[in-house]
Amino acid sequence: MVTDQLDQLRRDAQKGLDSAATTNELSDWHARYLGRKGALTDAMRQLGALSAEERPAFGKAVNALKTELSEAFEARQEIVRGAQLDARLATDAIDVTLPGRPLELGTLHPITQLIREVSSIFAHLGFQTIEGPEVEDAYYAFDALNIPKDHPARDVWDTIFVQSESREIVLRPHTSPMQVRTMERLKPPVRVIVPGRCYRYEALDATHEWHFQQVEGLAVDEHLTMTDLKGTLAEFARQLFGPQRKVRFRCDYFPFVEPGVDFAIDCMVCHGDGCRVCKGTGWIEILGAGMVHPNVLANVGYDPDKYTGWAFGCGFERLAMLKYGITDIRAFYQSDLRFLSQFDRATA
Ligand code: YSA
Repeated sequence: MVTDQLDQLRRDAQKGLDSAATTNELSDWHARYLGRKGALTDAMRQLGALSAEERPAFGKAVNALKTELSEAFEARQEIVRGAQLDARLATDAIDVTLPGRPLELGTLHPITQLIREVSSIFAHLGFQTIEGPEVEDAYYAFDALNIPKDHPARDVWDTIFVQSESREIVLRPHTSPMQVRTMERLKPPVRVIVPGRCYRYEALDATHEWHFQQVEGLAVDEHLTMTDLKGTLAEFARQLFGPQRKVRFRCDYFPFVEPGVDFAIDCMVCHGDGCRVCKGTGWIEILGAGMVHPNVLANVGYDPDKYTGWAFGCGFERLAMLKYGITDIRAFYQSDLRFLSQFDRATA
């Protein structure tokens, strides 16, 4: 009788196991038959009601059934898990034939592109590109450039001072300190350009930023004259802005040159007729330049009777504004991708 009950239990359990198709259904089945309150535990409890002769055989049969069902459960569990995995793979499968998602490549900042272009032009003219410190000793920024303390010209550069107890330290307001550092390090002949970031305590407007990039040019040798300066700058302007450009030199004053000039190109908007961009003059000034002052040469130990030199300093943002027709300098540093992505010709 009790054996019949166990046979019925086996059939029911097997049937239930065969129809369990999910892990949830399997765990329900496990609770129902093999759990602490399951059918096999109930069967074990019946032992007490049996006679002493019947008990061992029944106990053995229940244990055997428990082992049998446990093994059947594990086998079924494998099958159900495998089937579930297959189903998931079929629906979630990665389609390796789909095209990949394109990577968003950044582009070089327009000013970086221009720095490279200008460096390349000057490389072809025999100039080496070097760099120098942005945090600078006032000696290099002013004193060695023939701008002693209390000289009114010192104010022209709207300098940002960095606190220092022993020395006067500034964020360089121009790249001209590199004239001095270069001449201290090298013997003539010298031909270098120095692109780099500069800082000034400026009132910001369409043509003034508080940080901007300049390029300094310096050539020192025996017998260098103003004609070399004029020829080099004219060639530079023509290569950067096109062969049709006219150039103009006018007298200007910088304490570290004698004589000093400003250099302009004819306005690319009105071609010299006069318009709003060139403020009616027909010319657009792009840099300051001149013959290196003998005092500056003497400061670095060069013999001013033997060597002459010329130098210039030019703002990259102003060059870029002219080259690309940009009317507000602040656009370069607002990180607006709609603006920056227009200059996407170089990516490395
Ligand atoms: C002059 C003679 C030399 O032999 C060598 C260099 C120089 C240039 C000198 N060191 C200098 O800084 N002159 S400058 O104050 O007139 O600036 C030169 C250029 O830097 C300007 O023509 C302009 O293009 C750029 N610049 C100056 N202040 C700027 C600026 N660009 C953007 N924002 C500013 N606040």
